[in-house]
Amino acid sequence: MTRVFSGIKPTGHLTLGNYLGAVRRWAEVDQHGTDALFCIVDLHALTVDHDPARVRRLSRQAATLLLASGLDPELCTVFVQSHVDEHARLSYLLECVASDGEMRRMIQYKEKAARERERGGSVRLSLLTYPVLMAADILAYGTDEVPVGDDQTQHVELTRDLAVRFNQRYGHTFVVPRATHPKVGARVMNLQEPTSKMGKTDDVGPGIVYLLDEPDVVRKKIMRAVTDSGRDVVYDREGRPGLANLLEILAACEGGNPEDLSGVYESYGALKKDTAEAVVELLRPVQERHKDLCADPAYVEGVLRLGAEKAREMARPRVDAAYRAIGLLAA
Ligand code: AQP
Repeated sequence: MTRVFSGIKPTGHLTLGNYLGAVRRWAEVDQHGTDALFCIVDLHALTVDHDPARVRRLSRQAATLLLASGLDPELCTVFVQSHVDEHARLSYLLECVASDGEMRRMIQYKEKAARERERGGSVRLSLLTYPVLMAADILAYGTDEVPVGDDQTQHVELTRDLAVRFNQRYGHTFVVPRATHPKVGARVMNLQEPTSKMGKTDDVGPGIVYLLDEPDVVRKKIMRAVTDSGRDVVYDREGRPGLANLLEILAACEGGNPEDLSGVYESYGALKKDTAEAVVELLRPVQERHKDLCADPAYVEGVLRLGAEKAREMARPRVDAAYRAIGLLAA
């Protein structure tokens, strides 16, 4: 059975980008007919300036939202990364096969390090090594497929490189995984800065649709989305990024292609109105289930406890094998 692994960082409130790029597909496709694990990767949230109470709150909220989005604990394993020691154990071994040069080439590292410096903060060493921990998250489970948005492609490539290198040096230990992406929605852009990804830690709040935004807030953000001074509503990702982003969001909500929407609308206003309504309808059931689940925190905690137990059992044999392969004495 195909082993699937993916994760989400509790660094901020989940966005429409997280949902269209990853979570919706986890629920609709990836958890069915596979052996899938979905993880709240809380250790990754410590790589930038963080408030401990907020990380705890966001971890609980992310878990609740994953379940509200349709992840079914009967079909897949949902758990919190820090509850399973094997991730950190394996990360150290992989640091011993990775080089600092390849870490410094990671685009997300360069962007986030620059942002930390602009804010006057220092760059945590864990921000540099974060892709290695992500590789450990994936490789510990013998993962075949990693369903992610476009922004994670480079990290999955690194994971593949580390798996191959480890296997060549120390004997076959890891499955070499591959990234999978949704056809539409793999890179949802900020509504106010359509050349930047819609990220949950962005400074440009009005350009981000959060999964828990009230319908009127969603409408307002989409109606105020930056477009351009043209008149015709055609799909051109390079030339007209704001318009293309709206067409992609609408197409992703409706399960179609943005190209097919080219020429369908006579005005930006009509496109924005339909996009806003499509997003409101997309989020409505998630928000309703989220409300129900918030009334039953013990259920969510139980899912995470059981998930961690299952994940630990799955990861331990491979991580132990890696310890032996690399030259450490069995305990
Ligand atoms: N805008 C996006 N469009 C499509 N997919 C996206 N993903 C994230 N943003 C978009 C996908 O969601 C999954 C979980 O993302 P994450 O928690 O690893 O990262 P993030 O939301 O990008 O949050 P960060 O890194 O803490 O901060 P920012 O927001 O500053 O980048 C992944 O599969 C990701 O591809």
